[in-house]
Amino acid sequence: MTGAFQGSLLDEPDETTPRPLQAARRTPLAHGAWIDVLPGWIPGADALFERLLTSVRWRGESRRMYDKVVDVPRLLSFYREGAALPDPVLDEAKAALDAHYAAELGEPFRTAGLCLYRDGRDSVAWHGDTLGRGATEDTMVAILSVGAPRPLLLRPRGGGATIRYELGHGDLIVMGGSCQRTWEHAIPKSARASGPRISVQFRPRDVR
Ligand SMILES: O=C(O)CCC(=O)C(=O)O
Repeated sequence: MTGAFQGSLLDEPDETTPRPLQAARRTPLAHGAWIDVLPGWIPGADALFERLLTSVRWRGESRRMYDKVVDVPRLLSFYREGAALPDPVLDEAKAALDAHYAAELGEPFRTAGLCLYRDGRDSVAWHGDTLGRGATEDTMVAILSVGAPRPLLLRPRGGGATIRYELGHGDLIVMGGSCQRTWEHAIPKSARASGPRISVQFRPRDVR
């Protein structure tokens, strides 16, 4: 299904406690949006990547584009509110996010969307998570990235410079404030050979 992902030799598979989120660095963006970034948030990311790759029921999706039906260029798995997450490390990650962001977000993260980018040809186009409350309210989307590094691009809606975050193995990025409705994000295709990457997005209720 995918090429091999070469994990880090420094990875410590026995250590699963996420790094304290107080170490995340916040960057305010225009229009009331912000980004928190914490590189290397999850230790044991090699083992987590392998477990998710093999244990998650990855599904392909297709979408109508004008008069054609096209395959979505990545595989997906969605864990709705109350569903058991596919790995205990994701339970720990969610608990840590909830504890750290509860006061600011005012609610817990409820769902987990998992995406598998099989290689550099897989991607997601420019969009904001505006199905539901993200269209009208400030919210947060927290993304844990494992596997091959890929850039996540952000640009303000209506024009402006693009910002690039290189998401590495075990890294966390949180998009907050108005980010989903005033900015768009994308994972572009890469012409360079790229191994597989898994993105885990934690979202509050009714944000998609
Ligand atoms: O792959 C990522 O980290 C971004 C995923 C994303 O933006 C989405 O699924 O809405």
